[in-house]
Amino acid sequence: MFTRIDHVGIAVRDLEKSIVWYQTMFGLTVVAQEINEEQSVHEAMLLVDDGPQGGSHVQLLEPTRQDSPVGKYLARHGEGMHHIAYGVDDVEAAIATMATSGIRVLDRKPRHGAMNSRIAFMHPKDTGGVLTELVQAVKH
Ligand code: V0V
Ligand code: CO
Repeated sequence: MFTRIDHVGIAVRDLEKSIVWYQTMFGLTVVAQEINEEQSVHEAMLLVDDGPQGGSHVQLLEPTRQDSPVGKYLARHGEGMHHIAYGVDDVEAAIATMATSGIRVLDRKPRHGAMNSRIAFMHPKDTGGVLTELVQAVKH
């Protein structure tokens, strides 16, 4: 069902500073950047490599509110890995399969994600302590 790792989400306090660090130290390139009001994040996607099923990325996440998933995570854990996101071909089908397996899917209907993807999160307590996201990317 999973076609690749679409991205790894990393919580940061200062998006611009972190972008410069990833560009300078790892040579990654920003391919998209947006404010997602629904998720309360200002995020940037940095491409690692493109593949036949789509790209793999690092997603840098700066919270727009302290009282939000990433804001709360930063307050509790500091900067670091926040979630892993798997690529899927059909996000509705993936949501249904996960829910049938007894995993709490937090988004029963897909929400808007980076680069016009459609996303859904699963509860980290049901996925081995790792916040896990399903991503259906726009085909290119
Ligand atoms: C919280 N917990 C985590 C976690 N966040 N565990 C692993 N990874 C994380 N990222 C644990 C936390 O340590 C607590 O465990 C417990 O869950 C409850 O934490 P809380 O701080 O009280 O948080 P809640 O319950 O208010 O919310 C947690 C959930 C929330 C996962 C429900 O963060 C959520 O709805 N996340 C999905 C949306 C999201 O993360 N959006 C930002 C990325 P203990 O201490 O009780 O054991 S947006 C994005 O990725 C986009 C737009 C994209 O395009 O990709
Ligand atoms: Co994400």
